[in-house]
Amino acid sequence: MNTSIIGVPMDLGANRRGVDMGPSAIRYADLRAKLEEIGIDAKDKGNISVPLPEIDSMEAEEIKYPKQIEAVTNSLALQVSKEASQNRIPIILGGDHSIAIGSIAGMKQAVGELGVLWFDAHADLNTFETSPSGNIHGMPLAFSLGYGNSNLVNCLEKGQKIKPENTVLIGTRSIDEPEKELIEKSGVTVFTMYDLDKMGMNRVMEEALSIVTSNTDGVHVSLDMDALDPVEAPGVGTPVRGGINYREVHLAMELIAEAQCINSMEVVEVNPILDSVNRTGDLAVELVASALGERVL
Ligand code: NNH
Ligand code: MN
Ligand code: MN
Ligand code: MN
Repeated sequence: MNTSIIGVPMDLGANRRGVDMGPSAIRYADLRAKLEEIGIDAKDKGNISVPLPEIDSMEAEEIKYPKQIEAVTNSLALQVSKEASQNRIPIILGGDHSIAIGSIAGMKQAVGELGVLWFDAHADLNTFETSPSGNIHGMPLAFSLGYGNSNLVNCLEKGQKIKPENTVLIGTRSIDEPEKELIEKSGVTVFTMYDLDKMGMNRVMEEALSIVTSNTDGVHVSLDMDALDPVEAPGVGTPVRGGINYREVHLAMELIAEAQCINSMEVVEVNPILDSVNRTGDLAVELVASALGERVL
């Protein structure tokens, strides 16, 4: 198995500084060494270049930094597509979740029809028109599904990148009203914490994996670390109580590995400034290893 690590030190889509240091925190937790230890070839391709919000020309308007995020997600998409075309699994380190626009566009170009597993406390289905915050990290799934009046829908190629019938959200527990409407209208599958509690992670993943692997050419795993309970992942900008626990999330990743369906993975929203001694960065490394096949026995 060959992987390419790509860092995206971007915080322009989030309202908290610090998530730009996510790629450093995950590298500090020895991602590459961990992967090589379990027999995976890992090349670190360095970081995509991202402008700093402090520089003078960077004026934040109601919707924050759409032009800059467009440029960053475009370069990311090109790099992701290039790695995936060479049969390497891109492991993308965020950065805020707006980077998913680029990861998904790149994978779509390289692989074709994509299934997406979206682990997140939030639905990330806002658009410029509905966002309560103006933060683009709350919108990437809507744009990837082709919704919203924004250039960000047209990353790399025009329009929708993924189909709702191949899109599954897991761990959701904070959804804005307009996002509820888009869930209804689009027909994406959502497993909220309520569903996880009732069904258990094993059954949720069985159903989720069957959805993302049927009528698709590949699977992208988008792991927002705030999907986890803040006890396990305190280093995130928008923690929400009552999340996925340590054992459940490992099981989810192990089942992904077992299904042998993963073509790319991103880990986002790691904020070392808010963390307790890189606990969240360490966990991110464990979860990538689990998703790529690490086993106890
Ligand atoms: N739904 C809120 C918004 O759109 C919060 C999004 N925050 C996230 N998403 N961290 O994963 O602003
Ligand atoms: Mn998110
Ligand atoms: Mn989130
Ligand atoms: Mn499907």
